[in-house]
Amino acid sequence: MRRRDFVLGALGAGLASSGALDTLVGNDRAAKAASARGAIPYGAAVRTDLLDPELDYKAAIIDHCQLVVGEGGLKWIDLRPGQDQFVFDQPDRLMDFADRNGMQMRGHTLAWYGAMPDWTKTIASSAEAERELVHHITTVVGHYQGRIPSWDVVNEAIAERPEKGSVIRDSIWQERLGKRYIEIALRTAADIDPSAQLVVNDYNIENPTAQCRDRRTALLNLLRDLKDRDVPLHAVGIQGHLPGDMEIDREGLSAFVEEVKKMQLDVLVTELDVIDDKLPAREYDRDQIVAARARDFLGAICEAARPSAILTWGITDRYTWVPMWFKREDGKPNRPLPLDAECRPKALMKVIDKFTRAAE
Ligand code: 9MR
Repeated sequence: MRRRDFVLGALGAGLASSGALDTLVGNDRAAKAASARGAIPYGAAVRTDLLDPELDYKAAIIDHCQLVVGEGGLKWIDLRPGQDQFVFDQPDRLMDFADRNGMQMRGHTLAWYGAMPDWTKTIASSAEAERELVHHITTVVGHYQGRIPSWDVVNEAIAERPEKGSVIRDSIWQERLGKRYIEIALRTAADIDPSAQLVVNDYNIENPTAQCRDRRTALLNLLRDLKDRDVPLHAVGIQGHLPGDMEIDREGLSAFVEEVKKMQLDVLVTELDVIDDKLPAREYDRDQIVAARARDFLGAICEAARPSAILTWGITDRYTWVPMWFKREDGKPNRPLPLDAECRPKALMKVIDKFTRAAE
C-alpha cells in the first residue's frame, strides 16, 4: 500500500481453518463493500521518540499512514508526572509530524485504568476525582481543540470477566465515581471540543468464547445506556489485539457491529495486531495465519458496517508491545504487525490494503 490521494475528512464522518474458501469469498465481498464507499483511512500507533533517529521507520509511517496515534504520550503517566503538570512535548511533536505530512492524529486516551501516575492514588473522594477528571480532560482536549478529530475518551471500561453487579472494570475512576465517570468524561470532552468524534474503546470481543460473548453484551449495554441518556458518544473502537491461535467469531462480531450501527454509532478498528506467540515458528506460515486472522476480523466487521478508520498498534515488527506480554518460547521475534522488522510489507499489509483502499 502506498500513500494515496486521500480525503482525510473521511474520518469524521490457508493455513488456519479461517482460510476456508467460503470465508475468503465472504471476506472479499466485505472488503469490496467497505472500500466501494471510498477509501478507509489507515493509521498506526507511533513511538514518537523514534521518528527522528530511525529514518526508515519515519519513512514507513509517512508512506503508509493517513492517521497516527501516539502509542504513549497522551496517557496520564506521560502527560501528568505531577498533579500540577501537563507535559505536552511528545504529543505536540507527533501533532507537528502529522501536520507536516498531511496526516491526522487520534487522541489516546483520557480515562483508563492503566498507565496512571502514582500520585493519582491520593485522589480520595468522589468530588476530588470528578474535579481531577474534568480538569484533565478540559486541559488536554482544550490544548488540541479542533486539531484532534477523534478521541478514545474512555478506554477498556468493561471488566475482564463481566459478572452481574461488576460489569465495569476497576480503576481509580470507577472506585471513586462508579460508572458515572464514563458519562463525566464524555460530556466534558464534548463541551470542550464539540467537533470531535468521541469513542469508547475496548478489546477482547472477537473470539468464540463465553468471555468474549459476555464482554460484547456488557459493552452493548453500556453503549445503549449512554445513548438512551443522550450522553455525547459517536463511535465504538474495537481494538483488535487478536490472539493468533483463536478463531474469529465472525457471526458474533458481525452481530455486535449490527447492534452498534442500530444505535447510530460508528465503528473504528483502533489497535489491530495479531499475537503470534503460539503460532508456528516458520515465518511464512506465521505471516499467513496472522493475515488470515485479520482478514476474518475485518471481514466480519465490514460485513456489518464500514469502519470510519482502521489502525494497527504499531506498524513494524521492530516496535511492538507484544513481546512484553507474549514472548515466544522458541525465542524467535514476534511478527504481529503489517511490516517486518526491516519495514517490508508482509501478508497482513495486503489484507489491510484490501479493506482500506477505495475500489478502483
Ligand atoms: O503499547 C503500549 C505499551 O507500549 C505501553 O507500555 C502500555 C502501557 O501504557 O500500553 C500499550 O498500549 C495499550 C493501549 O494503550 C491500550 N490497549 C492495549 C495496548 C497494548 O497493551
